[in-house]
Amino acid sequence: MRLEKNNIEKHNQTFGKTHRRQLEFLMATIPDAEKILHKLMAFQVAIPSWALGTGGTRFGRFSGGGEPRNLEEKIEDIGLLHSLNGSSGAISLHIPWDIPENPVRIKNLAEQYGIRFDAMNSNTFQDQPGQQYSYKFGSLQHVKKEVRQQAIEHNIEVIHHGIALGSKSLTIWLADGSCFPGQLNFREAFHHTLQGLQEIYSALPDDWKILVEYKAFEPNFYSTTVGDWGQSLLYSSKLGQKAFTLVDLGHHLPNANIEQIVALLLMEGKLGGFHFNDSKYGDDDLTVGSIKPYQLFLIFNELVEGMDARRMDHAKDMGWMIDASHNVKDPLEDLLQSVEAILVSYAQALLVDRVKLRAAQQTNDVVLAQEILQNSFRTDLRPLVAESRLRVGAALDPLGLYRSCKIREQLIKTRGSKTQSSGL
Ligand code: LRH
Ligand code: MN
Repeated sequence: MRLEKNNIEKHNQTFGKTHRRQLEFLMATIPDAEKILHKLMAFQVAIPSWALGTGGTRFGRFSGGGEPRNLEEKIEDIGLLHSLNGSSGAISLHIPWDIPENPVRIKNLAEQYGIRFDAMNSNTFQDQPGQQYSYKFGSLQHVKKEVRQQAIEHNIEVIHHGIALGSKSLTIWLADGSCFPGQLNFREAFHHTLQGLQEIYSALPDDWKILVEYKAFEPNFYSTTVGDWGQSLLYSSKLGQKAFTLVDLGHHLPNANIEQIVALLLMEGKLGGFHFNDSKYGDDDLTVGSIKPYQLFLIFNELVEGMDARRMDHAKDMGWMIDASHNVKDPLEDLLQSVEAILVSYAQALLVDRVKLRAAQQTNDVVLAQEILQNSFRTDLRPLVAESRLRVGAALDPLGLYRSCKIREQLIKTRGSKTQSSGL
């Protein structure tokens, strides 16, 4: 289903007066409001193709109905999100969950919705029907060469799907590791994995990137072969210029200082992208900014400072992607909340007075440094984010319009209440 432009215009008229009052106050009190607005309008977040249905855990999955039944309907749903918030203009595909049977048709359909293809994701953490060798004991790390070769060929196949769709990067997350001491020779596993990644790297087109995603644990619970930022940096440094690390916020051990990790990976020129989500305990894949919004702001604070230091283009030179799973929320409402949280944190980071902050740091004025950061974090920039939507023809209140248009009800009517979308 498509959201008609006049629905959005009527909605914006209804809420326009309140919005303008809030915006005028903000524009009068914050410096560089127009500069921040233009950066917000250019900022696009890629939506994961595997998170448009209801997620679940090993204990259960409670479908909400009206879920997309194929890749076309997934692109349609992302088109809906993009027409509502103007910041969801990209999709990240997971293969084989979302193989584009007819890539030309899929590419044209996505273009009609103003959506481009961000990073492709391979999958050597599940055995597919008819697969010759099992990944039970890993894929690129596996002790058997034929299993490693199978995983290498799958990743190269994923690159080819991506080339047909105009994607420019491949995210590799390996579940590889061990569950018990003694199960794995860590150095051999590292060398096998590096050799495999090198073969995949050599199949990359010149203008592509490989993003090495690390994760502390799950599904292996004793060691993970790409287990932390250091290991991902080691692999991506040994691979070459087109290899970078990918930071999934939920893939760290409790209390890890992710903003410091981000600052150092950026400093090394090896930070390639993000999987945004939030968590309280493990890889909970919760709504972005729903548990630790201050940490999200501090991460964007390091991103703005570090990317400016390297003259990187905020909108183009980083993979901004969501990786979440929706166990109790409507997937589209959850994604709307996540994109909003990302843009608000980005805007607050852009508001930080970097000259004053540097002066406070240079004089060890710890109190003033905190005041400068928290002043931005405590400034309600939601009217500015709403204005950036209004200026690109999207809705002032995407979630409000999604609900007032009863979009989920309409999706259930057209698709049925029992449909289940592929993915996690
Ligand atoms: C692993 C992960 C990875 C995806 C998967 C869906 O936890 O974050 O990015 O492949 O989730
Ligand atoms: Mn991820």
